[in-house]
Amino acid sequence: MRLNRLLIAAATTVALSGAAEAAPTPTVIVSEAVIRPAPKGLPTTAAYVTLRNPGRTAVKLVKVTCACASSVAPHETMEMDGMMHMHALGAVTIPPRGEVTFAPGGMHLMVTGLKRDIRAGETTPMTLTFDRGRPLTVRFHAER
Ligand SMILES: [Cu+2]
Repeated sequence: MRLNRLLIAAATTVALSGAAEAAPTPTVIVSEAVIRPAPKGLPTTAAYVTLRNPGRTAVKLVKVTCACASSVAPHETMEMDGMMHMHALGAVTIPPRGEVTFAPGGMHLMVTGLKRDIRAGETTPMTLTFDRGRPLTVRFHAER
């Protein structure tokens, strides 16, 4: 029994390292994932995150999804004619060995069509899909 378990563990290790060699995936490092709390009935909110690309090749954030909402899209806030506007960015490129910061007043993840309230202190998982590598599921912490 004990031997069997050891063999299984060894086989798993080999399989994992084999996969890593076959597909050298540039990993995006995610930090500061925050979503603004939204009371019941509010249709939209914003989320912020920092994405760091430690690799030598640019990585594009191509899609963000959340079970909590019908759509999540990168937006940018800009001042135009003395008024604040925001527009959709489409795919966002994280430069090699660089980072992209979504933060209040600049880029944000616009969460629209909220299906439930977002309560302070909870975490909300979102899936970030890149043009390379695996999608990442990130837990966004709800805070002001
Ligand atoms: Cu927006």
